[in-house]
Amino acid sequence: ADCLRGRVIADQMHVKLGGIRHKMKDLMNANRIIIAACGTSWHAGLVAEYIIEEFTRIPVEVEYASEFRYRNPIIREDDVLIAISQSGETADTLAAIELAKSKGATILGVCNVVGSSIARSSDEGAYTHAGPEIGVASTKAFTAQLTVLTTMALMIAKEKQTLPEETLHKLLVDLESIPEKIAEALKCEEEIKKISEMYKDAQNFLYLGRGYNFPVALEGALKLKEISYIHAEGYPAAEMKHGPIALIDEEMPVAFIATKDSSYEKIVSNIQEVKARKGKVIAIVTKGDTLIPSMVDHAIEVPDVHEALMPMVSVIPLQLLSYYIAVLRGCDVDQPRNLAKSVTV
Ligand code: F1P
Repeated sequence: ADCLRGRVIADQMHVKLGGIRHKMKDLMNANRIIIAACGTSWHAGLVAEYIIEEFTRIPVEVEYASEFRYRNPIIREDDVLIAISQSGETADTLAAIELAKSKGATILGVCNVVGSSIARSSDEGAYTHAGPEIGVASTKAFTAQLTVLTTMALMIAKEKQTLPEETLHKLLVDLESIPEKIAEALKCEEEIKKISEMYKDAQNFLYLGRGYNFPVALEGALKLKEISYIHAEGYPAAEMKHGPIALIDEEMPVAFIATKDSSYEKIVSNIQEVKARKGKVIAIVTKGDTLIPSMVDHAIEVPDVHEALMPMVSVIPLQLLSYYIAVLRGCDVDQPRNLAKSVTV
């Protein structure tokens, strides 16, 4: 039944991505895909880099739009620039689009706000339709961006036949199940409230993940910084030994995104390294995992999904953690100090 369902979804994909139909050929034949974005949208771009390269074998480069616009990057006519932006008004991302356009690249926009400047400046694009973001910090925009970018990657993979049909169909069925998986992940709320109470006075936080979950570590840290004003750093877990390990002691909470994927064993040893230095570990684990919960101070379960889709689910407990810590510290979560919803200068 799943195989048939996957086939049906595959046949409908071009309708979902109708907004990029005229540029689909450019995307498929791209020499390189450049992703330009800022903040949370940049983190979604990093996940997309892993997904697009894995499933389509097109080289991807992810650029902070705020840097890209001011340097002299090599851009070719057969490059496709994907600009990701929740608001569609971020000045740096708009400037990156103009630069790429001036060199003849194809521009695709992934925005939430219909008719926004970035949507209008792009050749074509796909809206995320996440609904209005009430708070300044992006949350549901991240998941919605990942959904669109993953659908794009799978569409290219289908056209270029870079994935076995069975794998493609399985991924599409899994992608459709994401809303219910997120609903399940949200059930951790009570547990997160208790954990937030214990760590609300922390001075620092470290977030570590590997593979598809590495950008989730960056995003977890950014959310905590943005709304609770606690200093937080996100790193690939394998980078820990190259510096951040020096920070770990009994005062340092470390959030591991440690779901069951191809880097599971490696992350288990990273957790051991932190525990050996008395760090406090909060781990996001796959439902049913017993090993990591036996090693850490707090384990939060999320439902199992294909590892490439996990960021949409594993980010949920981290967004909640930042939210509850911020509320307990008396911060205005919707209107954090010094932050604007769209950075237009
Ligand atoms: C980018 C961004 C957000 C962040 C804050 C400031 O915005 O950095 O990720 O949460 O709102 O702007 P956008 O280009 O995705 O609208």
